[in-house]
Amino acid sequence: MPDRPLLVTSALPYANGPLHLGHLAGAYLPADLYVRQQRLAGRDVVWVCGSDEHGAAIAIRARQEETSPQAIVDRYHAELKEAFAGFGIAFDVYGRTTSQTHRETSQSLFRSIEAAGGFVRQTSTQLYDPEAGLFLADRFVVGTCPVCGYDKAYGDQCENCGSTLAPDDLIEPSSTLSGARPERRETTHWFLPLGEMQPQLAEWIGTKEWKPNVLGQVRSWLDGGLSDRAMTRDLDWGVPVPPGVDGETDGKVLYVWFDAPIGYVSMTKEWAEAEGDAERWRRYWQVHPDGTEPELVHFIGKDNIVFHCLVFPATLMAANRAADAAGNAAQPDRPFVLPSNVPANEFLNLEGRKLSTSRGWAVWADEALAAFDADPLRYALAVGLPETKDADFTWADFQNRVNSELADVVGNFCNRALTFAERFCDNAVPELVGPSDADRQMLAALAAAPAEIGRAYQDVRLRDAVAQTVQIARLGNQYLQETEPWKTRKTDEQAMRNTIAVALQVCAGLGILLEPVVPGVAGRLREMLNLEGVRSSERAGTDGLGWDDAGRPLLEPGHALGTPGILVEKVEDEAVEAQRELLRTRAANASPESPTTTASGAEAAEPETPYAPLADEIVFDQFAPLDMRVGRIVAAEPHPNADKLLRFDVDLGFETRQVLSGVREHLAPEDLLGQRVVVVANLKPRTIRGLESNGMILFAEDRDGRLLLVTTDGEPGAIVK
Ligand code: B3M
Ligand code: ZN
Repeated sequence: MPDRPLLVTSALPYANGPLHLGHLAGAYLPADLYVRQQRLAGRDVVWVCGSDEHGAAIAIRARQEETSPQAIVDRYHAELKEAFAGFGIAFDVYGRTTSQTHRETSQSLFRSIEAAGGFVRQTSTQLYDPEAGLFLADRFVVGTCPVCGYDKAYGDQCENCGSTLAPDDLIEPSSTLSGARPERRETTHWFLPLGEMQPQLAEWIGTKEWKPNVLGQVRSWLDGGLSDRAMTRDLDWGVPVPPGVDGETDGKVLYVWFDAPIGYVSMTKEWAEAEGDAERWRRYWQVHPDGTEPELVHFIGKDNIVFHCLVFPATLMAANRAADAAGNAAQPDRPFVLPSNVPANEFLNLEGRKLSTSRGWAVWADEALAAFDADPLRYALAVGLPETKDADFTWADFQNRVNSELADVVGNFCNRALTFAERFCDNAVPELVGPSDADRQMLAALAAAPAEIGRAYQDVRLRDAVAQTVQIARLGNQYLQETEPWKTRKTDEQAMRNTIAVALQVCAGLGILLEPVVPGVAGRLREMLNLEGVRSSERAGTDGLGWDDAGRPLLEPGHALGTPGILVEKVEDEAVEAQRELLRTRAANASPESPTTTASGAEAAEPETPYAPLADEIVFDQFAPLDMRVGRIVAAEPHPNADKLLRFDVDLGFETRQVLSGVREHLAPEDLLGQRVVVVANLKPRTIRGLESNGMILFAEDRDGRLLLVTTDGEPGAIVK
């Protein structure tokens, strides 16, 4: 079966802040690894991205800085583009959602959905700032939390007690723009009827074998029941609601989460135009006349899951239905494909703490690139991608990974083979004559590598793919250790020449296999091997080497090599210490105020990411059987046989009990000692890995999956009800 055309997208970063390593590890480096490999494997792939230049956050930021939104996005679009290029992030196109093509594309989709009755109009009361002349988006209202009384709660959430709020819930609300007291005004918006579309969405999702972290989130949204979502806003910055649709369009723009994903389509159009074939975008977005369905893969961070797995697919479904309903033979539009995979990543923490741009706790791409080459940064990020759970980036780890793996394993192996060839084989590839078992085994391992590593890429198991790539170099080092060419040079010259011949073939293979991860290193390696112009017999006549070529002996006997040199520089202690210092100073100087205005990436979207919806209603009789008590933790230590568990002794007043909790990755035993917590005290005992647990301590799970203590002032034994 011929490969389906593949469209890859990476989340469009908001053009209101610079790029940091957390962004890179979320939606960009993973996609870059994947796409580079797919391109090498000969896949018909286009990868689109661009700046997300709309949204209330940018409009507000402009007001605060007394400049125009356009000036803000112009500045950051250029910065983002440059930072991506510096990291070798090789999009096929990097567009902007302020482009004319994008405006037309998103308006035309809006209009056709509207015309086919795909939206419902709803009127509601919202807070309006009479001084700024604006309706206030959630985060632009502060006031007193009705739940805990905290006086700086936002319109969507109280950061003190964590309650989810609506702007209307706030006591004494005020506008963060002008300080004015907002008025209530009626406004009408176009809603995507997600409630009504839920069965269709659920059926479609039901066929997907996506990552568990992605499906888990989607299911919890579906279980909670989808509610209709407004796809327009009262704002003066954005794609205007197209005139001519039924209703008042003045002062209304498309909701940024309606237009931004359509940016993927507009940017594909712009790519096609630049390629000189304006209609070619359809090949990657629409079902082909022969029924072929292109594949659509969205790389995103976990905070964007609901939009990519439910809201955008719903938009595309609505557009498809509209095209159907129109049924116009004059302009038969083929249906859009829905995403085939959404390999969302979790978050990257930094030195053990959550990334926070407003608190200065971030590593900016330009700073990192001023200190290091892109490749070592790419490598360290790639081996530690937050693929299945949040991951932590530390400078110590960075140094260690680069020095002990990229330099000591990969760099060292290639260097040994190349310098040996230079000194003892006339800097040319020797002929392999009568290979030994060790020679054959090494070549067999190389031959198997492209398929095996390729599978990991195909399945978006990128950490595995990178580890397996380094493993080839590790085997290479072991092979040199075993065959000892420095000895056979004197005792059996042909054996030495065989070793070098084989080792050089492995280097050539690595020159391809390393390309997705560390393109700079791979390019230098190919140069040292003088691979330019080399083709495998399978690819004679083509203009490059492909992924599968990595497994084939590419080098002919007598092939002249280039000049060997250092492939990977080690990272010095001072260099990483300087980075740590930079981080410390910035964090110390940062003001912890107003995270929304400086936020980008994960933080910016936070207000859009509610916790899982409420579980089904219960009656009091279902709650009553729970006997919860206050307990004081009097001992806390790791479970001797389980990595994830802590063992506690909890004083419940009337007795002290052993309780086990799976919180070892989240909390340090010494921080828990003496704390008064809530314990479900009548839970049936359970034995886990040899220890009995007599109850359950309650914890709060926050947005990034961290568990936090729920403490109380009650005394041990007190009843919690
Ligand atoms: N700009 C949110 C974010 O950066 C948003 C992504 C849009 S993808 C279509 O998290
Ligand atoms: Zn509160």
